[in-house]
Amino acid sequence: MNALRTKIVLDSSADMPKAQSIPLASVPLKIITAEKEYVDNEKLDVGAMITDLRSYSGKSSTSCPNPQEFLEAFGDADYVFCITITGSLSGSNNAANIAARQYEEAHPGRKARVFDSLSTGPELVLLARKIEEEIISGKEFSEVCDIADAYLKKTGLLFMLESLKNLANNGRVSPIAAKMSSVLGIRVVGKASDAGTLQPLNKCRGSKKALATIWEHMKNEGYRGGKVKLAHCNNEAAAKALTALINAEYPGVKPEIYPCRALCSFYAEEGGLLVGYEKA
Ligand code: X90
Repeated sequence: MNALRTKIVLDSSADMPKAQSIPLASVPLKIITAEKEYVDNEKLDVGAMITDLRSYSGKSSTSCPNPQEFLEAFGDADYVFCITITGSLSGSNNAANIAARQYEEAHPGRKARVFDSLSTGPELVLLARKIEEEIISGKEFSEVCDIADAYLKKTGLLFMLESLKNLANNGRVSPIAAKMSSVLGIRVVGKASDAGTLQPLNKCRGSKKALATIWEHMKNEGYRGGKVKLAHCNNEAAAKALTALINAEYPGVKPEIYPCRALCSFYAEEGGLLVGYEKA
């Protein structure tokens, strides 16, 4: 497989990681209010969107890319590896699959494979970097696909949320989970379930307790010092505090810390932290 002819395509739930050695494209989801539409691309000022939303009390929703938008991102690569947000909560994965079928039909010989992350944010980035490594090491297309499928089973996503309002208003969590978060000062700790849905695990009073709880879950789920990626919505302090907990037991680990783009900011809301990690 010619590395120069490959492309990794992510939807913007992955928070737009930078391209390293393999071309990488992000396909935007949209945040929609009665006043404005926010396209989750590099031109969007996410901070300004968050400020707008803080004082906005009307209806808001999101929409996923259509197949055409994925096709444009595939460009003219011979080999496309496309990773989407969980297909259990978004139509993005379905749209990407339609695009991949059309791409292969329109260009015999080219290959496009879509991965359902069953997750969001940092877990997509972990997979993208893994795929990149395997391409660079000279693996064939189908080998990279097999390795990626296996890798996805060995990564996880945990999160801490201060509010589940936007998730609840858009029907992305169960009413029971939504109720958990209605108390001020309570953080909901949860994980992406094996089915790719939001699974609440604990109600914690205060950030410190919530982060300690995440760290316990990480270890119980099999974390043993592998890679960690932390996406936060206006809460770098939480990312740093979790890093300190990790480093107390695994001093060598250097989590990558970065702000959420629009889609994850909208749903994780201010104060939210998303933790993608490797299991042993
Ligand atoms: O298609 C669309 O309009 C997008 C819908 C996305 C809904 C879920 C977004 C979740 C973002 C919130 C915390 C992590 C939940 C993980 C569940 C797998 C982040």
